[in-house]
Amino acid sequence: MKITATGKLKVLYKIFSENDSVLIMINADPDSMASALAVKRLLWRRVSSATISSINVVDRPDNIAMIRLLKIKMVPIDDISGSHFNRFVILDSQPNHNDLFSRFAYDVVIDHHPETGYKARFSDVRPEYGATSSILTEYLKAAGIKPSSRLATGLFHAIKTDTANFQRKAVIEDMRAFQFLFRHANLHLARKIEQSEIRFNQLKYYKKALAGRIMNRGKIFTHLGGVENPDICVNVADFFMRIESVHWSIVSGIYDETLVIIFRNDGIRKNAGKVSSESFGDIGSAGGHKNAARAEIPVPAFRKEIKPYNAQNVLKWIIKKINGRSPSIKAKKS
Ligand SMILES: [Mn+2]
Repeated sequence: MKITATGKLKVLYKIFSENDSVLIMINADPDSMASALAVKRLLWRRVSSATISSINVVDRPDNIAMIRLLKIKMVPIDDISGSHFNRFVILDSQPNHNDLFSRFAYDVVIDHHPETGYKARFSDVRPEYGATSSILTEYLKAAGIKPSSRLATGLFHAIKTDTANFQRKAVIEDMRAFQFLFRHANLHLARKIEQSEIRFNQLKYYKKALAGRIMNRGKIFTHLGGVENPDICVNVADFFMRIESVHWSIVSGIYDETLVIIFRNDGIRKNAGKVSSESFGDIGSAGGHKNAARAEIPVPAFRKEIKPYNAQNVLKWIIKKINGRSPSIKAKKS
């Protein structure tokens, strides 16, 4: 027999009493943070305290924006003493997903990843769901709670993120939760969080990307030189795809003595994974999907081929490798 949301909520509430100090453990990302806010709301006035703790340091600028704009309070796991808590909840993860989680024994597990068989007093794992936030939205509805605009915005953003705007795995329940949250969320705030992808100090790379770009029949190539984090190559490559006339965007940078090349295209009769592996598979790791791919090549593997070795010539070398990647040329080489 299928247990109703109200039934599940009742069982969940039985785990807690008013003197409890609850620790909510997460691997911080939009879905887990929003889920944690929802559990805090569900337990409000039902327990003595509820603390959110994360095992990771949040680094993505959009996630930092979410924390700041939704005023999410989290304590790093290293500052947590387990003896201060008597109830442990884990959300959007299961205890065996990470060694750090196994410091505690969990009373409650709510997640949407594949079931790992952890035995908690209360476990609600629904692998078919696109987001844990959809599950928690059902609990809020069952509890008759009208979510605050901050909570609704968090859950709304979480479902959008985990389902990639419903372009990834999702079920009708995710849609229903989304529809409900849409009425309560602050859409401007959600948009600001979603758009906060760029760090101020990354703007210099955009300047470099534009100045050094080579564009040829819808293909844009640019090389950023040394980068502090290879994610910037992804951001710049995605950014160029927003230009109407760009069909291919290929952006590279050097990080940790490795040349990282990011490939993006518009998805029309193109295969980024194939281009990447045919061009660079022989000297590095390369591959991906039809519209998104990546290659990573150790600098010593190609440095000698480039004379003089500078950013402009690295870019020229990349273009030559990509343009010259016909099977016949490859055959001659090997
Ligand atoms: Mn999730």
